[in-house]
Amino acid sequence: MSKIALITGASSGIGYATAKAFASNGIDLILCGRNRQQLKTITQELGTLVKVTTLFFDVRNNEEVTQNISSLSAEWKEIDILVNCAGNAHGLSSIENGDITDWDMMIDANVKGLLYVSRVIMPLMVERKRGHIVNISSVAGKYTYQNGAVYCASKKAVEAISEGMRLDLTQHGIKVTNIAPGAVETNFSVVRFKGDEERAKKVYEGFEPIKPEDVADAIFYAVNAPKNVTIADMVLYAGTQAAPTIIYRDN
Ligand code: 8X3
Repeated sequence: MSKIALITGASSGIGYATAKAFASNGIDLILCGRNRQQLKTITQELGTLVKVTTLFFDVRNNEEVTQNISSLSAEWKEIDILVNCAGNAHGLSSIENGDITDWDMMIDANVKGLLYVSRVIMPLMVERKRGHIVNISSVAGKYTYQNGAVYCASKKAVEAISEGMRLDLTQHGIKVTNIAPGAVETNFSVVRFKGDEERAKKVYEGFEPIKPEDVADAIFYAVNAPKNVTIADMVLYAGTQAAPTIIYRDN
């Protein structure tokens, strides 16, 4: 019997790479996101490998989240794996110069959105006494860096939520994995810098960043660990990265 995975933020970056890795390994997919066109294209692409269904919602809107996930058929509700990938950084600024809209975006998506989605799916897993939740945190959840306080706080919250979920869910036969990637080249920095592609490009210059596929490999490894092993926490740095802001670059 094939497994079912629900992935948020599936239309690009780590979410999309994870969807591809799962599809290549026969895992059916519920792809969630806001970008209808991109999700449709991905659904067509991966639909040749596995069964794929798509839900369009914004994780920040609890009503949309609940309605969409509740609308799944009983068959699709048998979710084995939840990958909470939706989230982003908005702005890079000191708190005294911070933009409240940026703060809301980060806290609402990275923290509250992850909770909203999990709140609907966790009872389904508890009922079946099986499941695996993978939360995509960040090295920003391990160390705070200058001008990143709110993003880092949102990822520290993800770390706490992952721990809390493990405390709540292990007794029900559900595993929880927290994955904290460092410098992954996606549209992350373009979003952080509000579309400034030049500035975003510089973040990944002079070294080899992590690829979304590398994170997908880590996720796939975690969800395939044998029954007697829980991968609780994984930290991924780029090969020449020692900490969030310490990256050795070519001159
Ligand atoms: C992304 C990694 O170091 O830019 O979460 O915060 S970092």
